[in-house]
Amino acid sequence: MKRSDLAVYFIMGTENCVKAPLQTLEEALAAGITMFQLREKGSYALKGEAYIQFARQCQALCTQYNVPFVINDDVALAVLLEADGLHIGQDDAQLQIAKAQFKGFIGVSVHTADEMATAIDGGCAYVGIGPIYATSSKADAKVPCHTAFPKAMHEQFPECPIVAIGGIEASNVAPVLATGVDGVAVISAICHSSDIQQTVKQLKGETI
Ligand code: TZP
Ligand code: MG
Repeated sequence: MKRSDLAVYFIMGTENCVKAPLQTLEEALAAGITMFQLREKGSYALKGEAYIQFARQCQALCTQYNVPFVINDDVALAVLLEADGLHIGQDDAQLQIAKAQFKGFIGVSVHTADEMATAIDGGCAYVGIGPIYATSSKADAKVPCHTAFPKAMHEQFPECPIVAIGGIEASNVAPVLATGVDGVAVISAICHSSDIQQTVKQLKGETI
């Protein structure tokens, strides 16, 4: 992956969507998202063959738009589908174990400088930092870190690509981009948008 792939990183699972999930993904791809992560969570999450088929449909759309396709948490699915990337949190498979099984790139969620240093030593492709702001899309989200933390991590580890996540939308993206991070990862800003084209432009910091 390239650092610029993190510019607008759309994350979605069926429970996040207001419209049909594949329609939301296709609109987001057409609008210019630069990376996509399938994060299928929650009580109504697809399971088994339905989950695999949905993942394959998301992957096919990403391939059509030449956008990297990333799987959240599920190392086995990432291996099965030969996804471009895998994203893991601190509570998920350890980076070394995931790397032994999956040959694509791996991103890691980090909340402290120590976790970030460990992820870098372990060969992560990028880190996710957040939640920046309050979010209702992650049940067990930590307390918001706001913009000082990603700014400090970018200064301390300038070679490591960073994507900021959590509560980011068009109205509050400017101070996040000003920290020097490579981009923003969003769920609801796109899933709940009435104009995805416009939202993606705004998240890129482009004025209309
Ligand atoms: N990790 C930290 S915050 C978050 C995840 C997956 C949820 C982001 O969703 P939203 O709707 O963009 O706040
Ligand atoms: Mg996780």
